[in-house]
Amino acid sequence: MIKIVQGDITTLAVDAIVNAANQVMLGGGGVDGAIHWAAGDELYEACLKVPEVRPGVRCPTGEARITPGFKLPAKFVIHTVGPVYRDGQHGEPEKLAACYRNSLALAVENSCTSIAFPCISTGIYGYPKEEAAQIAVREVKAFLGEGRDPAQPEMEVIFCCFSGRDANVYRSLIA
Ligand code: AR6
Repeated sequence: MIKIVQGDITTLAVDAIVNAANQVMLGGGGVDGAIHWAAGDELYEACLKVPEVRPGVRCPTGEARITPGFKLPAKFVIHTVGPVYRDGQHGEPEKLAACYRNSLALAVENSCTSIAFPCISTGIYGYPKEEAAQIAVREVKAFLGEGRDPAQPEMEVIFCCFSGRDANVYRSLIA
């Protein structure tokens, strides 16, 4: 099931919220800053413990890592790193799609039945909103349509949009 919610992702009582992080995974601005602030210092400590795959990189672009949610109402934070948008010709669509797929896969692995995504890459990283939303909706629909164990409950996927304008973009794609 897909839902669109307008508001602050840090307030959502879901199994997992997704963080639009950077490769270092130690916090930043935008939704990343809001999540770290709301989760408390333990989130920073948990991120520090995520092994680096190379110096300064805990999570390469397009991949995802999971930590507890600590003071958040969400059980888990799934940290994913969206692409920095240049012109759309440098693998950005594939990397953004991978963020959604890898985050959903981690949610399934951790027995989550609800997950909320922010509009990954569309803030500081500059991805055009409509194009990013099209990719997000396409990947989530593909995931929900995949055959899975019928004993497993369906995943509730929330697109958490900070602005009304973003929410309208998603509404027009899902209607
Ligand atoms: N709840 C939901 N969405 C939010 C919130 C919130 N509390 N705050 C912002 N957004 P951005 P990016 C929306 O810039 O483009 C960080 O410094 C925002 O309106 O947070 O992937 C990281 O450390 C926008 O639609 O993420 C990275 O360095 C969306 O979240 C870099 O920014 C994403 O905007 C990642 O840039």
